[in-house]
Amino acid sequence: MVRLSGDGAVAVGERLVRGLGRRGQGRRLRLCKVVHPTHGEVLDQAMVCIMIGPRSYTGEDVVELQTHGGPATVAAVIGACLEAGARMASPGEFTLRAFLNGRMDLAEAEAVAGLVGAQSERARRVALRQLHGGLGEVLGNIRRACVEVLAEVEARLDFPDDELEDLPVEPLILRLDDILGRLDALLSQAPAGRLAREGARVVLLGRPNVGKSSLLNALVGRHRAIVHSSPGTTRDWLEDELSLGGLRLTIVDTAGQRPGTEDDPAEAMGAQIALDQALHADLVLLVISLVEGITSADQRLLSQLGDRDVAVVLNQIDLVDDETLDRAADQAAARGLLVMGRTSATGGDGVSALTDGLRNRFDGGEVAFEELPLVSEKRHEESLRLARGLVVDARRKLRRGRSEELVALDIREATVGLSSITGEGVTEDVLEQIFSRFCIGK
Ligand SMILES: Nc1nc2c(ncn2[C@@H]2O[C@H](COP(=O)(O)OP(=O)(O)OP(=O)(O)O)[C@@H](O)[C@H]2O)c(=O)[nH]1
Ligand SMILES: [Mg+2]
Repeated sequence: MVRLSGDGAVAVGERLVRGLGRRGQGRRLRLCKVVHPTHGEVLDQAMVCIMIGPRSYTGEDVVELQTHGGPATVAAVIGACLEAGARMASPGEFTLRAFLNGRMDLAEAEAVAGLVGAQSERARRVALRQLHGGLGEVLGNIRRACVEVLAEVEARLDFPDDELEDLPVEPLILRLDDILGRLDALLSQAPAGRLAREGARVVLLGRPNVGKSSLLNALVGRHRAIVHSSPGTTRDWLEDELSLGGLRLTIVDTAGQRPGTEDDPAEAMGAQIALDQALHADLVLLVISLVEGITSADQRLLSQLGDRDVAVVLNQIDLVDDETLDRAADQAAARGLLVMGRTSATGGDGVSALTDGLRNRFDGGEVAFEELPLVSEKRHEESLRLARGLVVDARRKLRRGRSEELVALDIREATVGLSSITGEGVTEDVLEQIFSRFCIGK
């Protein structure tokens, strides 16, 4: 579909489709010949629709040409549009115009990008929920509550000599607490929102030869990584995707970790990259060879992971007896480690149970549309956090009897932060950053 938008859209369209202005009015699709504006050659037959602003996606006059598609046809029609006086749209420009013309707020515009980029069912639903505008409404209510508190405080500033009673500190604090509660409720949705958008990253970590690559292959169900009996087979990191219900998991295989890699710079680099990957994971699966059990090297690895989420996979169950397996599980439990899998990565036993464990860990099950997170964008989360900090500051100042001016300043800034989420007062830079993520044509 080739879309023209702006004051000249209909004029350009008329040069491509004879009699368009007359025939195409009324938001009806019509089958038309598309011709070259100068030499008149027929380029395609297309379904054509005119939408006169402001009742259009962008709020401007819009002409849409549904061509037969295919790169050559589309290129010919676009070329004809340019010849007739249009210019190429920049990424996300239609949605930017929709925002600038008040057709949607900024959070809704970002949801359009989320919808286009959605890689999983969960991501699609979360973006759609954001597009339906629920966030703007919730934020509007919080903002109004802030403005009411602000009015109380500022009244004392504007009329210092009037017979106004002292600032009702306790009731105002209660109102700020209510605002904080609402901000926290929104912020608490952010991790689930981010998870839905981006999916989760699960990193397989462990000593060489414990079966990390075999496990990656078993989890994703195809031969993705080289498996070999010599230790140090995997040198770089590699990833593959696994779809769990509506959620996308990225499974990352890494180089084995062993001491004494100093002699081999490439292996040392691989080990370092593995640790970096682990430190950016949503979950680290520490793979243990049951033949050797949990060793001091595993213990050292664990200590390098800080407060990362870690679970253990006891691999090679086919090579040991039940007693050894139980002993290793007890050992893990004694260290406070969750055992998420008992697998034979090569034989396949326990792999589906491990997948179920991952699903339970990340997928909250079926979630009704109205209960999907409203906050999933990092920008929104940051603004909410900023506003929250300012409300906390205002509350503290109020409690300590600091001047009304300082209290008012914090609350005012908090409202500015909240408004920026839906796009009020955002700078060109921010807009450019947001819309550069879009593709052309949206
Ligand atoms: N019997 C048995 N063999 C396994 C199992 N998992 C892995 N292996 C074997 O162990 C050897 C090492 O497996 P890999 O998957 O390459 O191990 P890795 O942890 O990726 O090793 P590096 O890449 O060297 O760090 C291979 O010969 C596999 O066939 C298992 O559960 N049972
Ligand atoms: Mg490997």
